[in-house]
Amino acid sequence: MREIHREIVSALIFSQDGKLLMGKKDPAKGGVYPDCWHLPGGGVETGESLNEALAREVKEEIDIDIIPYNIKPIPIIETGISEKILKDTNEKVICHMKFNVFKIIINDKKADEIKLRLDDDLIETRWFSMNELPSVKQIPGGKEFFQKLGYIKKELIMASSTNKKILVTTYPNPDIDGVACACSYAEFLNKKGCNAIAGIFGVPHREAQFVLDKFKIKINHLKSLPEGYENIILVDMSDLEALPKLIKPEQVIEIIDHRETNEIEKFINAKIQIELIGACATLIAEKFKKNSVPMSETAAFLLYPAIISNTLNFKGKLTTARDKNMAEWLTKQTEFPENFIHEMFLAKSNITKPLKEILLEDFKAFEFNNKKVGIAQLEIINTNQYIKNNFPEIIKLLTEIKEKKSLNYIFLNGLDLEGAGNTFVAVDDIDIKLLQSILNLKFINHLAMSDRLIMRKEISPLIQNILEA
Ligand SMILES: [Mn+2]
Repeated sequence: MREIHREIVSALIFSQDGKLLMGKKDPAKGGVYPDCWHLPGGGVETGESLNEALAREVKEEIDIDIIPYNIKPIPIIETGISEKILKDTNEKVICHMKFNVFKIIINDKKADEIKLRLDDDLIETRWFSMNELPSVKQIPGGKEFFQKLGYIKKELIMASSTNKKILVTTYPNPDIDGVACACSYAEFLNKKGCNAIAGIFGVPHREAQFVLDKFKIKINHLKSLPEGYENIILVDMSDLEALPKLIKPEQVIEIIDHRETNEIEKFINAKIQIELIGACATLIAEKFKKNSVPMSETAAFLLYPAIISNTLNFKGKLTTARDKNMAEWLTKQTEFPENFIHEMFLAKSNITKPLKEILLEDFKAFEFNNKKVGIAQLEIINTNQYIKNNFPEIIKLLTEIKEKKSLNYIFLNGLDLEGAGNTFVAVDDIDIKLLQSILNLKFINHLAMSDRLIMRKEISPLIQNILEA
């Protein structure tokens, strides 16, 4: 049989409200897989460019003019082979197909405002929301393609594989850096041919939840270790205290973190990457870039705010040029809504929980030379005002936590997200003395201020030096 080669173009058409258009083919016109949903598109004709063919096919099939919109080629090219009967000559041939997919966002109309007219080989169309995609019946390979794009999470397909199954996770109740790194590193590993899923224990921090809601990102909430996933990768964490209770240290095969104070020696089977930079998200983004692995929009939506948040919008002292470079690179991977960072910081500052939960949600206890140090961290807009307004209760709660957790030291480190500087609250003289021995602080009535931003991960090594001296 004669072999022919054909270029196929198809369109991922998104509405302004984030829905994807697919259609069903008319079996009467020889449409293949009539019971499956297809992307609009078709074959490139002689003399046509890919973009021209795409614009023509979309116009013919659904009567949308895509020319005024940004037509972005998807860097994943799939191929396929099928037998085909040529329309004109009835000759049966083997057809090698190359699928070129393009993404178009109709950014000025919602799905129900977009007029469609069917007069080619589609008989039905529908706009699908992203969370419907896993259950949409597609042509063979369709789901795998959506998975590569990050539109469908791998665990929802659960393709049988003989590979080691890997769970990528972080500390329970993670912040945006933990969530971003877990989801994106699992995506990276999958694109490198591993069988990895991301999952988190507990509830994402409200800032992380804001980002998830904003971009309609679904994550895997874990109550137990998923069946068969005995190999664990930890991101944005490297200590036993924060290790989810169901995971044994020897199960951990890899750790990626950016903390100087860590317990990597307790994870005897783990490959370790610790680099002292602003955000763990930077380390994950660098992997995509270095390996030329195409990144899903979801990963970019998570990693960019993670870098901004962890570096306090580049004002934190641990910010490096690598953080700035990767943040800039990420903004080129997808479009972010205007004012998004300010909105995220506002969401982070919107405290609705009882104060005790607030003090414990970003709390870390360190042990140096048998001395236990607890540091609560609060990152909000106008943190100084908030602390002053709640001062007596903060003192009372810190005293309580100190006793309950048998800590030798405790203090609160409040960072202002949009101003500059910290507000520290220390309970006892011993806490005040410890802080004064490492930072140039003047305490008045248990309260001290600093005019530059100092984060816990900067403070903990300084305390370690003093207590282990
Ligand atoms: Mn981090």
